[in-house]
Amino acid sequence: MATEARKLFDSVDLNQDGVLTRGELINALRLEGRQEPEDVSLTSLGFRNLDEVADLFDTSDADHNKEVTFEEFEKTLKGRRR
Ligand SMILES: [Ca+2]
Ligand SMILES: [Ca+2]
Repeated sequence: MATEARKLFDSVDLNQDGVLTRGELINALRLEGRQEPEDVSLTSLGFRNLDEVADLFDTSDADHNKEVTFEEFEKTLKGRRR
């Protein structure tokens, strides 16, 4: 799971500054149609629409600084694991 979280984080972090913004998450969802089906993606983890992605962002951003670090992101994904 750590690897999946890392892969997903890197694919969402479009400007590669090491943090995710709400805009990057929304963009990532829009771009998902272009990915290979076997790639880990927001959709494959159950985030299928903008509301769910916005929720993911709000839940992950534990310190409310409008940025999600890898640590914050990984914590949220772990919590969702089925
Ligand atoms: Ca970024
Ligand atoms: Ca944060």
